[in-house]
Amino acid sequence: YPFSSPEGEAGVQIVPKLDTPKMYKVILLNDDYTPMDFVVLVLRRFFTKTEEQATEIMLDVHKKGAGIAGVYSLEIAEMKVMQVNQFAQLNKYPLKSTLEEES
Ligand code: TYC
Repeated sequence: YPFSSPEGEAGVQIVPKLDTPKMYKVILLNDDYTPMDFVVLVLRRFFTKTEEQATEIMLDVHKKGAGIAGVYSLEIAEMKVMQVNQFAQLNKYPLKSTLEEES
């Protein structure tokens, strides 16, 4: 270990699971009032998307009601949600994001 492959009964792995922190999706929610350009700006500013990537995600959220802005460790994902929700509130838009545990 880490190069050997210890196995228990019937080949079941007994190597302890290490360094596999849970990951969290930051979900962007659709609404009827936030301008499309503002959502694209949010995706570029807080999720480091290109103009093209941001536009694709924004349109997907617009059509389907919700979509994934990014996937991060818990503390980073929590920070992104705070930043997005505060930035939207500051600009008087109802845009909201939430967290969802990955698979
Ligand atoms: N539905 C909004 C509009 O038509 C655009 C929008 C897209 C808002 C994505 C929020 O997460 C969102 N102006």
